[in-house]
Amino acid sequence: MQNFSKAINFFTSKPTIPQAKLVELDGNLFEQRTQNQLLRTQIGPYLAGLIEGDGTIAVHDLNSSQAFKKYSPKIIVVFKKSDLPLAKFLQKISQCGQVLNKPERGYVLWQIQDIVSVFTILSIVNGFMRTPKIEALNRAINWLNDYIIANTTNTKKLLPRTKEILSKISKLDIKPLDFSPIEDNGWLSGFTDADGNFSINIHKRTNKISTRVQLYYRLENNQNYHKADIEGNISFFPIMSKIGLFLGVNVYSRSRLIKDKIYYSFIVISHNKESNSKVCNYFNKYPLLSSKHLDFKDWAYILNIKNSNKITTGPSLYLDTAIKIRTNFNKTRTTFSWDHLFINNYYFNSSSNIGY
Ligand SMILES: [Ca+2]
Repeated sequence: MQNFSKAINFFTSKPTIPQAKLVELDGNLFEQRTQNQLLRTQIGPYLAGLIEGDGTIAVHDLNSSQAFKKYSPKIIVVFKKSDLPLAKFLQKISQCGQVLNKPERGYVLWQIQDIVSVFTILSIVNGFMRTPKIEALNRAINWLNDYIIANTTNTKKLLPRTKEILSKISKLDIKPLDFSPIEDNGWLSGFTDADGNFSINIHKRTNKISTRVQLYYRLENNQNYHKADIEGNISFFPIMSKIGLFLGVNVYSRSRLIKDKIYYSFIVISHNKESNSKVCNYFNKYPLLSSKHLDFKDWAYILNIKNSNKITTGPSLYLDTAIKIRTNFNKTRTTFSWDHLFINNYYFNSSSNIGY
């Protein structure tokens, strides 16, 4: 993973991780595991968070033998269209799946559906999940393990394609939820790239000349996952509460009526000096990889001015900067830089992964 220094060469260069060649079964399995192991230590927690926020792991019901034969599990991650470089990046480093650009619908999909690639992604994120979505991960692992058992205990001759798949995958353990502290890994960056945002609110006070700038980091997720995990958990409350405790803020519950259906969500918002400073420290340590990284950088820049300058009301450099930054921020952003992905990528700088 050393050749990350040249962004321009990135997409034209040879794959960073070559596909394992089909050689001696044991030797090949070893090679595949080593590659997945490396990716695990680099982006395991980040990718788990991203998939838990904006990804789907689809597995057909094992009870239907027809479906078991026909459909292998599928992983789909949704990105907003400006995050196409991130989708391509993840596809490239993992050599898994394909990126489908749907500009007319305003989003990009990273779709992983061949068995070896699904196995690769599951091995990278297994053990780093923190939400009830672990239920889908575990079903996909069971599917793969059953696939291996069904084909290796089979006496009839295997198709060359099946043999090739079997040489590249191995059984995976069902691992529990990751209960390690939030600040221990990059999971929250992946989850925030999916479901978080940074905002700069400028309030003009009526009848007064004063103007106030407020900075928020906000994370919102559905209250419940649609299926219970093996322990019967479906609620996102435990993880949202853990994030709230980490930032020192409350968890809010919100309900919205959209087309006769009520949607319930949990929200965590950092809004004061202490919580915003926690947010800053975390995302400086474990950087975001989507274009939200740029929003965070601008947001943190304003926060820094705010903290170094006691006067936060009235016309000031601070207010002017906040107003200026907001013209190219979040949805209004027109300038994108991907240096954080291709040049100074924290997760792929080997020295930064010590103790990960
Ligand atoms: Ca989401």
